[in-house]
Amino acid sequence: MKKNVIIALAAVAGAAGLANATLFFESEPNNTLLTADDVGSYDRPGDAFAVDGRLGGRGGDVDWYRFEVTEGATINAAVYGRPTSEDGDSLLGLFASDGSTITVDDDDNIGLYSSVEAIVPAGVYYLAVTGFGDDAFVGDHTETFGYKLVVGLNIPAPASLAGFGILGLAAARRRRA
Ligand SMILES: [Ca+2]
Ligand SMILES: [Ca+2]
Ligand SMILES: [Ca+2]
Repeated sequence: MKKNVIIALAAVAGAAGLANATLFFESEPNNTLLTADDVGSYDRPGDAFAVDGRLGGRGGDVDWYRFEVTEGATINAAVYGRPTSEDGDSLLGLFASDGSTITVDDDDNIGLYSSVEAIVPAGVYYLAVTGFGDDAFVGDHTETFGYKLVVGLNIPAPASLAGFGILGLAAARRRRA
């Protein structure tokens, strides 16, 4: 089963044009910013990660994830229901390192699931997955569902790589001429 999950993730990452993707599994307790699961530091163009998580128990669960981008980035994060996106109603928030809200979404992804996008400077950020109605991200809801949180980080290419890209384009033009 795990192999299938990894293949599916590679397909998602491939479809999004992402070069690298790391899979994490949530670790409770992660119900506050201070106890967030650490899901890495990213600096390469096209970096990405995903998290297998669950809003468990009888509701009341909220899952916080901490990550860092060492360059400015466009963050695109989406919650997918597992095993399907038929059930469950997520709320997804992106927060700055001081806990201030950058953006929150309820239903922009499939069904009642959520997605957010933001352009941010280098720094530490938090994503939190919770259930519908928990606008304070403290676990005040009754949702229970499994999910995959998929995060793409469109980090600008370093100047050296951008240079190679221009040289490559010039070479292609010469070949066509
Ligand atoms: Ca959880
Ligand atoms: Ca939790
Ligand atoms: Ca929702």
